[in-house]
Amino acid sequence: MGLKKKVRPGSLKGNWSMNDDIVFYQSSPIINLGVVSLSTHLKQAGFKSSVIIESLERDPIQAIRELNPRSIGFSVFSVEHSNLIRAVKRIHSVFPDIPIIVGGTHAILYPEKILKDTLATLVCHSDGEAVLVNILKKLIKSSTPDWSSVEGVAYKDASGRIQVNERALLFQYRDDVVEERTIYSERYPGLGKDEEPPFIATRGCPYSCSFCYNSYLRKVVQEKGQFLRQKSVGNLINEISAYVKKNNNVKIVSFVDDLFTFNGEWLTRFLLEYKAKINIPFICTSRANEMNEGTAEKLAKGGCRTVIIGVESGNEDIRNRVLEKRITDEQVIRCGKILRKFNIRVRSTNMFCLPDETVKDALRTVELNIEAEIPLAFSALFMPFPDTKIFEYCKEKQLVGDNYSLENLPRSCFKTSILRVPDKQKIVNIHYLCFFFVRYPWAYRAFKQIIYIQCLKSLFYFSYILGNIIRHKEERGFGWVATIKFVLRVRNAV
Ligand code: B12
Ligand code: SF4
Repeated sequence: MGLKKKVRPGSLKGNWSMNDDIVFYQSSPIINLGVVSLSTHLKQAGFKSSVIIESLERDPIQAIRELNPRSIGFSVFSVEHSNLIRAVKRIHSVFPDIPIIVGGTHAILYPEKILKDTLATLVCHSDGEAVLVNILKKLIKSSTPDWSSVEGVAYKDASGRIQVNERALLFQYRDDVVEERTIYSERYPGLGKDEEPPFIATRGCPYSCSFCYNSYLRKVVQEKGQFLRQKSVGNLINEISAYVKKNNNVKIVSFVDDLFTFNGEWLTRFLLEYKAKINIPFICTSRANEMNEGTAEKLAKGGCRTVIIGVESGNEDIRNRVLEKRITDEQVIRCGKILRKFNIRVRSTNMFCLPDETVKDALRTVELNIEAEIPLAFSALFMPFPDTKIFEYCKEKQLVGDNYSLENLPRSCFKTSILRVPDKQKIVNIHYLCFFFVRYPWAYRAFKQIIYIQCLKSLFYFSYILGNIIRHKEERGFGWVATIKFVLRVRNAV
């Protein structure tokens, strides 16, 4: 990938020029599809944008100085709240006159909290394509604009009071705009040559599971336009073709949609064109209740290597009453078997340390995955985000302490749970061992009592890491070297 070579200060050539309208600042070396869409739409509207990836720069502050941007943008998830506070503080101390704009999932959920805790000038709590154009137009006219008429933003007024404007209309895809990721490849050629590039076909999800950001989003953007949006088949094929033409090393394409398979008619047309014009194996998401032989066959013929489905919990009551997943055990088992029949690998996503979960329920999660013959069981520890429906339930059950806040969220949900659940370490041990237990049912049956041996927890955690590396390898069909490279690159982002 050539990612290790850090960009030296003063080494910017070619298309690099001063006075970009916005520089997106991010910590990890990953392609952020929000930034891809924003930069594409900004270009269309005649604005210039760049990206700076902290971990790939020798001197990120000097890099900003050289680009001398009109504004600096952050695109963040909620687990990055503490990092955001630090990064904004650092950048603001060196460039106090450059406005800082924060966007992304976290900004959509918590605009006030971000303004309260950071020195950000503006928070974009909506889809950013049109909002950012309006912000930049204002900044061109005045360095201290009046933000009160700009939809989709929150800001502090002259008296320091936080003002949250009306949310902007939802972004709708246009056929004449094909997303491109030159913003990344120009500065970081290695990143532009991703062997597993992510693509996204849709925004939104038809479901509303209680733990998911979609259930919140759907509520707050009511009346702001169509929630479930999908690129046209032609538009997505053009986007992938253009990428693959420039990068002949693509081994597998990853569709990171919330639910890639929801539109059967679109899927049929897309897969036929994909096979004819792209013909590279791919990974995508689906749901157990939507899987049937027809869909599995279409996916297999189109080149699908792995399908990701949410099992979440082996306890049907927790899955459906607490998580509002609306999927039965039977559907999970049927889905696993159908995909196996068509030689498609399944990655299940499971959560442990859930509200109301006992050790027996956690073991049942392993068992349901075994019954569904799932080869790649992935698991994480449940982490409720404040203000979501399930967060209120956790508060009611006193599973979260009074000090539970965004600053205290762990950066990843793999190692520790911050919930006060009974038998926590035993359930965490089941989470650590889930991959191997599901893969080797005989080992589960023979050794499941080891979850009670607390002094082995470091060993169990090691097995969790190892299981994840094997999962990455098999999901993608990479060799060991490519797998290790991939895992090292994304380790801070997942
Ligand atoms: C892909 C993805 C990932 C990828 C991201 C890399 C990639 N290749 O893109 C990976 C695998 C790394 C990942 C990791 C994680 N993810 Co994730 N991920 C997603 C997913 C499925 C799609 C994101 C996406 O591309 N959306 C499409 C783009 C176009 O939308 P967008 O990012 O929201 O951007 C728009 C606006 O937000 C705004 N905007 C965005 N940035 C900016 C910046 C500025 C300046 C402005 C003005 C506007 C703006 O404009 C954009 C265009 O309209 C989302 C689900 C979802 N539907 O969003 C979950 C999601 C974002 N992830 C989530 C989580 C929890 C995680 C993890 C914590 C999970 C974990 N494993 O521990 C990690 C944390 C990563 C980290 N940085 O620490 C949650 C976030 C919840 C939250 N409150 O933050 C989501 C919402 C899933 C969910 N359903 O709950 N994830
Ligand atoms: S199906 Fe998946 S993406 Fe859709 S609401 Fe449920 S958890 Fe979220």
